[in-house]
Amino acid sequence: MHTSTIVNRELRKAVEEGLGAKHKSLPSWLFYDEKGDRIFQQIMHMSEYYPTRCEYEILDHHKEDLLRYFESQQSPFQLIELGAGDGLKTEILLRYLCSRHVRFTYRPVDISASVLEQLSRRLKKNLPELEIQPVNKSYYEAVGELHGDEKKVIFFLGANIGNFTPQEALAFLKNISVHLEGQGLALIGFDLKKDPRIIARAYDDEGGITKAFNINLLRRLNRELGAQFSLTQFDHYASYDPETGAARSFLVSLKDQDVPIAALKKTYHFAHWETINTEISQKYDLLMIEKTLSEAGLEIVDLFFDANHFFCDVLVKK
Ligand code: AVI
Repeated sequence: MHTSTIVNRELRKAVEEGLGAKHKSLPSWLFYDEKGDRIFQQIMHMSEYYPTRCEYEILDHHKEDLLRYFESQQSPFQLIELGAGDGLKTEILLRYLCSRHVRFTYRPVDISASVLEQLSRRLKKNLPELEIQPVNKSYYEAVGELHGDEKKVIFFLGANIGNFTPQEALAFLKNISVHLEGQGLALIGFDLKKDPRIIARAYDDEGGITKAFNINLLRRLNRELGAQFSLTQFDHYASYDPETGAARSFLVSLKDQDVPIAALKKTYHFAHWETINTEISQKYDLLMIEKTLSEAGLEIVDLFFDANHFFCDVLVKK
């Protein structure tokens, strides 16, 4: 079946479930249509959005350490990057591995075909010696299909794990751990708890880019499901709870309104100030990381931090 048909079916199901719930929500994977991909790239360049810069610094500073660990892998190995996005951070490491003649195949996994295409084109040009096999799937699907004897290094970077609730993250890590039997390794990016004001700003920037990212989700539903959301009658609101570490994003209805969605043959009512939760971006502390990983059956091999200790890439094995 064509990927877009699957996405469309998943989209209807997700919207029907999310908007039918007592507390309305929409899953954050809906952000990433073509325009959403572009806005997310802008987010990654915003001064307020620190995670990308921090992880860039970590991968750059620790590429030699990482190479040492990867060299302990049977060669050649598969480097599977779940939710690769534009892969700009990973390119530093790929470039380094190629320069050291490490034998591996890079398998970037992303649900967005356009982002994967861009990434492959850029890498083929910048690193012609790199063996690359893009996988246009959700990371759930991709993990489900991981098999084969070749050793695996799984990358799950960019705080993507934060877009799961802590319970979902645990289930996902348990799933990954199954594929690390033997010599497999995984590098997982966790955004850390820090000054709450820094986190709050990262999800509610002055320039309104994160707002545009959220509102674009409604534009997508208008286009793909024939919904009639008025893009000016919803606002964006972000909250951060320093106790739990949950940063949450919402769309807020600015009036009492009914919104028909043709493809679902339904009309949804939004009360004035009613919210749609669009995303969780969970922040972790080291205790939470250790507990989650150990419950998932994963052992910490090493931890890599940026200079501010804002972010942490954790290398794990089974
Ligand atoms: C992709 N993900 C890790 C980002 C995050 O920080 O949760 C998505 C994002 N949402 C708003 N800004 C960035």
